[in-house]
Amino acid sequence: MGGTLFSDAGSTYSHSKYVIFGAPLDITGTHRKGSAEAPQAIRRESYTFESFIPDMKMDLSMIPTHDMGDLPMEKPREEILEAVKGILKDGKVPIMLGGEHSVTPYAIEAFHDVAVLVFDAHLDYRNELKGDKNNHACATRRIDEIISPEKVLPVGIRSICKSEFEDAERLGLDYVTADRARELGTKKLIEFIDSTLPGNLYVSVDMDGIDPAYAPGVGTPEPFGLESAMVRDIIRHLAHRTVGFDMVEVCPPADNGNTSVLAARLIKDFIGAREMAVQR
Ligand SMILES: [Mn+2]
Repeated sequence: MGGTLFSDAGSTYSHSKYVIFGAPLDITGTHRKGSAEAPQAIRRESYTFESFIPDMKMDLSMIPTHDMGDLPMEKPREEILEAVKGILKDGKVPIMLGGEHSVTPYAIEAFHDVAVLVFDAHLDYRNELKGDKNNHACATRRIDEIISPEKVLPVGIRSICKSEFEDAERLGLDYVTADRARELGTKKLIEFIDSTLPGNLYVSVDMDGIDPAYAPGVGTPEPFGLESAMVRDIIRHLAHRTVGFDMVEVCPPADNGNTSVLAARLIKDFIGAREMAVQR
């Protein structure tokens, strides 16, 4: 670990309600490498903001949040699973900073009875890639195996290979393309998510779900994505029933800084919105 901690995350572990940790895994990236640098880049950029969120009349420095630093990534699945299990056992909300998207199924294994909302450009539904079932291009397929397809909803999709398309039909995975999200608009999309995924939620934000105009620094950029404000509004609306959160696939070597800034901002909005809802 070492280096900067996430801003407004100076609480001790025992007092905290939110626990941030880094999972800097970057071994199966297929286009640009560098997501291992994301946790530190996101932490560094988290200092650009005021701790007060005016929309919420909420001061994030008053919300007890702890940053554990980065996990070692020698045995990623075991390390992530154990960390998340511990955080949940202590009644806290885990917030994971990837790393590549492969880290998400490892975290989700720790949960009982959650539905999963994934923001992503890619369906990530291959059974394997290059002989590896834990490739980042298989993340949603692995999540489905843990959770079941009807409780998983990818949003922002615009990249699907033929076998993924056929497998999604066969296995009953529904998804919302970025074009469909734009047609629906934020309000109707939120209604659809609420009706499709009731109950406790895990939210995984692959930053490439957002349009590269807002989030250029990702491992595998894909044009015609979601607007950043739509993603923020959905995260805010669902925060009250979100029990786990991650932010993956930021690639600092390909970034002008704005992708890490947006990632940090969305994490802060999640914490603020959740706290506002639970305090009410
Ligand atoms: Mn993706």
